[in-house]
Amino acid sequence: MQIHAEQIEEHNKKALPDHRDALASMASRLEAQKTDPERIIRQLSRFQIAIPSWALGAGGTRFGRFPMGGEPGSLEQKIEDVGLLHALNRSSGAISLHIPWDIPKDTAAIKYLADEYNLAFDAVNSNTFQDQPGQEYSYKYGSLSHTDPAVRKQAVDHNVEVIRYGEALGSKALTVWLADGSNFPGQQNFRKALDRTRQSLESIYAEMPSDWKMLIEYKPYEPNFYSTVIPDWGTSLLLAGKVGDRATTLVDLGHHLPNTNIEQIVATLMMEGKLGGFHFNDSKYGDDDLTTGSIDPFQLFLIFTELLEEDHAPEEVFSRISWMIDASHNVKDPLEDLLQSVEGIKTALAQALLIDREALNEARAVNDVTMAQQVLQDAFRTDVRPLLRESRIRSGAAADPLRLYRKLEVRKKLISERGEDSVATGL
Ligand code: AFD
Ligand code: MN
Ligand code: MN
Repeated sequence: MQIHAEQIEEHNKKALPDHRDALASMASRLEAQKTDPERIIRQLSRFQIAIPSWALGAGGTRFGRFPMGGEPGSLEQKIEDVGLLHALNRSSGAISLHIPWDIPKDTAAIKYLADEYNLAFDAVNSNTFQDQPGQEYSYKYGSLSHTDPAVRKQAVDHNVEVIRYGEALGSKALTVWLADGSNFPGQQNFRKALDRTRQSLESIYAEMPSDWKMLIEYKPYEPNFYSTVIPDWGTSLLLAGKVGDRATTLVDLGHHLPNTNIEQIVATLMMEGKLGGFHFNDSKYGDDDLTTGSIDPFQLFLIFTELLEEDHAPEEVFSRISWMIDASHNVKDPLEDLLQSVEGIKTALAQALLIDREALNEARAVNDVTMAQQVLQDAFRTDVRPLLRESRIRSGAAADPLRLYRKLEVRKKLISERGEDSVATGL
């Protein structure tokens, strides 16, 4: 299925009268505060968020999975799905592949297809948390940290293979999420496991092209429940520091214990030049992978506040960092959920772009706690939707992507094309 420019235009034409009024009144308010709405609209149009190939089907839990029909059954169909999202919002111009779930059989053809949808290939993801059919050694007791050098070699070789696929497609980064760890006290020698992981990561790093970066994820628990080898940002940063300049930390919002101050982690990593990328999602209890901004939009805003702290050139921050969603969909249509996530992320970005930095710095300098907090609240409580809508309309996206998705009955059409029981690979 394709969404055509005329369908978008027709939808936008209907939205225009109301939108123009809302935008005009917002623009005059912003100008009165000496904020240039044009600058914000331009920056919003530039900001792109990659869609993970594993989040296009129903994720489910270990208790059950409830498919919604029309799931993409091949890499080609996954690209088609992300293409639909990008046509609707012009903000999802990249796909992040997971190997071996998405091995391209014909790389040139896949690249050509992605091009047709204006999609680039974002970071490629390796998988050493599952055993694949025909695989020589098992990852039951770990992969890059395994006690047996043969298992470690197999896991390193897999990561190198992932890099090669990524090179052929034009990716520029490898994401390593290591599920290694232990389930019971005494099972693992923490120091040796971490050191073996460092060595394995160094071997992988040595195989990366010189314009690639490595993104090292951390996660406090799951699938191992007593310890994970890379449980937190400190351990990821430690490894990144040892492995090389282009090894960085990836912050997956769901990979923190409750109440962790993620924005402070972001600030420290930015200061060290080691923040490589994000996996956006939201959570209430753990790695719930809910729609970004659905539970704690204020935290998301504070993260963007830190991201844009020093830089008066957000474009530079945009291009330095990899922006991805990592979500799982149990009850919602993944495409609708992803549209909402992108909107949630861009809302937080727009609000952070509105912060009166001068007033904030002044308040901080004289320890005026109330005003410092108030400056942030003023930005966070601004309804930025007219700015987001305007940036979409200007880039050829739908004024209201979710409404148009429903109006065009996209899911119904995908079900009729692919069937009720087509199932996506992934989590
Ligand atoms: C799981 C992990 C992690 C990773 C993803 C893809 O928790 O977030 O990025 O799988 O490998 O969700
Ligand atoms: Mn992740
Ligand atoms: Mn996760």
